[in-house]
Amino acid sequence: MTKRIAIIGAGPSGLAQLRAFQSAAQKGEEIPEIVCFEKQHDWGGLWLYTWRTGLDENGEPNHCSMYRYLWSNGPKEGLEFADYSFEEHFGKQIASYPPRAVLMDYIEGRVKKANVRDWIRFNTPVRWVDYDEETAKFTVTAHDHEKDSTYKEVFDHVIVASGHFSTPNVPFYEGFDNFNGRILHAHDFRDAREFAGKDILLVGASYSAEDIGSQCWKYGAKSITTCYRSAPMGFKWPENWEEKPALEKVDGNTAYFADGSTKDVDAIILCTGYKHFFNFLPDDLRLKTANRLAAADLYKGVVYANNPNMFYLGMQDQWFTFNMFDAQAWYVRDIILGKIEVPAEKEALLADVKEREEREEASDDVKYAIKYQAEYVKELVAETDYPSFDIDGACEAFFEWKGHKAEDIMAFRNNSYKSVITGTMAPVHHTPWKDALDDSMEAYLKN
Ligand code: FAD
Ligand code: NA7
Repeated sequence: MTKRIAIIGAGPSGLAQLRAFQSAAQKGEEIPEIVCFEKQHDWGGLWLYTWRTGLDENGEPNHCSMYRYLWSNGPKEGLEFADYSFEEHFGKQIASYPPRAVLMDYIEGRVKKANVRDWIRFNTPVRWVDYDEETAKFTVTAHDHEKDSTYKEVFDHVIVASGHFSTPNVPFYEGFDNFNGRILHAHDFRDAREFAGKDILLVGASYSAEDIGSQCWKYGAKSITTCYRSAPMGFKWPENWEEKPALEKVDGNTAYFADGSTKDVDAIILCTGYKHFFNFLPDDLRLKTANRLAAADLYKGVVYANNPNMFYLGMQDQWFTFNMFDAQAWYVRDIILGKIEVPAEKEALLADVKEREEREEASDDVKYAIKYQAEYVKELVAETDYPSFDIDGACEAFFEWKGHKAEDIMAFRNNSYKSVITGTMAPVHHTPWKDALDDSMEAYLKN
């Protein structure tokens, strides 16, 4: 086979794609030549922690949006690889909300075993991609930072796995330019200890606001104020945590809210989400979508309707993560290997997208949304040889997780769930989350 495939990004999605091809090769199938371009010095995507903010060591926008003390925000039983269980990796079952370093180790374990590191060119951001209608080939321009050289190579397919939680959405509010303290976006948040003893304001009402607020609470912030634009998070917060309606402006160190109330704060953390941002793609190849479950213009959530030789992985908003990226990667692999056919007419591709959008929009219910994404994972898994697993069981873990958060937002991580891959119940972690200040892998695995 002479086809050449470019994968952009070696985070969980790109690594899933490498593993998908490697598993076909392992079964004796002929696979194309794979080149994975990775901007960072190592694999893992967002899970590769760095203390850096702003620019990385190569002068590229820093990719990492994760922070010290980040623990999984959902149960690991919802994301376990069907072809590589936690028990296989750690030699035992582990508790359900692993810290970042533990999940990073797990992500790495599978690709180390698959021996695919040589397919990746590290420190090599893709700068541009062109498509030639006549030859039906892509030209990828990349920058090798080690040699400080820019080069072009030609490919039959491009798979974009560059993530969409790295380019911050940063709104402006009146008075920000005169605020006497630090204003940062969640993307640049690193260490909760910085805010110990401080009054902090978090703008936004989703995962980042909830989790960064919780980290700061755990590591000794004096008070936490969160504010919402659309709807409150509505958890039962600790007594030094207040949830307010929309921020209107700040004046000096005083924040003003839509209900007329005010709060003096030392720092403002904008937990206002991220942008799908592909500055290496021209208009005709660039995905333009909101952060939603039915991403725009993606047939089966992965094939770019405007150019079906191009694929995107992991571009949806995410309940399911690693196992969904796997389902997508196996599916894309089988399209490339000619085992799955994509309809020739663009109308058919867009009709599939429309159906997905309408089905997503049919309900605002959270359980509905989780099931919706579960059905999507099932749909893809059914068409490939990715090991089938109990996806409904994973949904049950998510439903329990939601219940545990509603019961006690500062204690939900003390619960444990049953693996849908091995059937084993996870142990209860040895220390309640709020008291577990050391979140090293060594400390976590001491069960
Ligand atoms: P990413 O992890 O973003 O990886 C993309 C890769 O592409 C990066 O390595 C990047 O360097 C590379 N890249 C980008 N542009 C280029 C370019 N031009 N050229 C070459 N390479 C490029 N998920 C969970 O399951 N559990 C959690 O607890 C969880 N917590 C999260 C917490 C935070 C703060 C955030 C932001 C996300 C969290 N997620 C979590 C979701 C996360 O999106 C996924 O777990 C996962 O990292 C997505 O994988 P990805 O490969 O699609 O993207
Ligand atoms: P999300 O989930 O996209 O949420 C963004 C939040 O920011 C959401 O509450 C938005 O409110 C709010 N937002 C966006 N723009 C503004 C402005 N201009 N003013 C006020 N509030 C705003 O991003 P997260 O960072 O929380 O989570 C992303 C991922 O990181 C997630 O998958 C986790 O796994 C970790 P809205 O509801 O739109 O009114």
